[in-house]
Amino acid sequence: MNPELIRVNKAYEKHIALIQLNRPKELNALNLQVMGEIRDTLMELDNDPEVRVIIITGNERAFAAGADIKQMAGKGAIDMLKIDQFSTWDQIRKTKKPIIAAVSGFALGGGCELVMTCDMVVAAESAQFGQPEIKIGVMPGAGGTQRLPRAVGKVKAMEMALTGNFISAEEALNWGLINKVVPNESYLSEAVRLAKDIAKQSPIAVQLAKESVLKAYEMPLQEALSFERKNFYMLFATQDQKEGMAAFVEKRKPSFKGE
Ligand code: DAK
Repeated sequence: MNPELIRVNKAYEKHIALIQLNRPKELNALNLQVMGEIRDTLMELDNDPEVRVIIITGNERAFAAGADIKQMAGKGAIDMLKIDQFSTWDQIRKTKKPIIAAVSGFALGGGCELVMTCDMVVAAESAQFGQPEIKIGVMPGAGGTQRLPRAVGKVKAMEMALTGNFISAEEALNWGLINKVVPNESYLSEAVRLAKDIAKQSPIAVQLAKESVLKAYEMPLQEALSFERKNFYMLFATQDQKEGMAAFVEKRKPSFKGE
């Protein structure tokens, strides 16, 4: 029997699903099968009304040490073109529900790019981030040269992409790559705490807010503001808006149903 490449718990906590990368011996190197399973699982979780937030994690030693170099080593340009991994990454990027990366140990190359594809990042003190592709004669290929400068600015992105040097969790925090650094033993529980804060909100409002924030990276400001406005109006068609505002007026906690 093939070992499970990823472990999925759809109800890790109420409304919170957990995906755990599970190739510990290979430091969770992201081979094509793993990426395909992540993509399929995210699509499934996106369609599951019980799930409101998704956490992706690895293990203590590695979130993911990058794409699987051994699988890529013998490939030519046309092999890479035919495999078309980009459609897998594009599909992952289209996930509507919020994704939190809970990172311990190495998050390198494609692993760092997967982190940046997530919406929020909680890291253990031990975490190390990097784009070391340059050291194996290539460069980031899944958004690293684009998402990194948007997160940390040009000069630091250049440093990471051109030297391949790793940065610590503390540096990643100071550079704006991640949300928080916590003691090694609590990176997952802190990610769950963040997920719970999101899971209690209206899932429709969360989805549209995520979509709107992402537009900041894709559209000129005026168009993005207009996009935001339409999502904002749309939320006034939900029961959750009625419930949220009524609860405020009645001085009670809202109960959002995603309707
Ligand atoms: N791929 C395959 N195997 C890996 C791996 C990787 N990325 N990283 C580690 N491993 C394997 C090692 O080969 C070793 O296996 P055995 O020799 O035991 O069989 C095992 O994991 C343990 O690793 P080490 O013995 O090296 O452990 P150390 O603690 O000494 O070192 C390390 C840890 C993380 C510093 C080192 O393993 C390392 O430098 N790993 C490679 C990091 C790296 O260069 N990452 C970037 C890979 S390129 C694309 C999308 C994405 C990408 C490309 C295309 N498209 C959409 C087209 C992404 C590319 C990349 O990520």
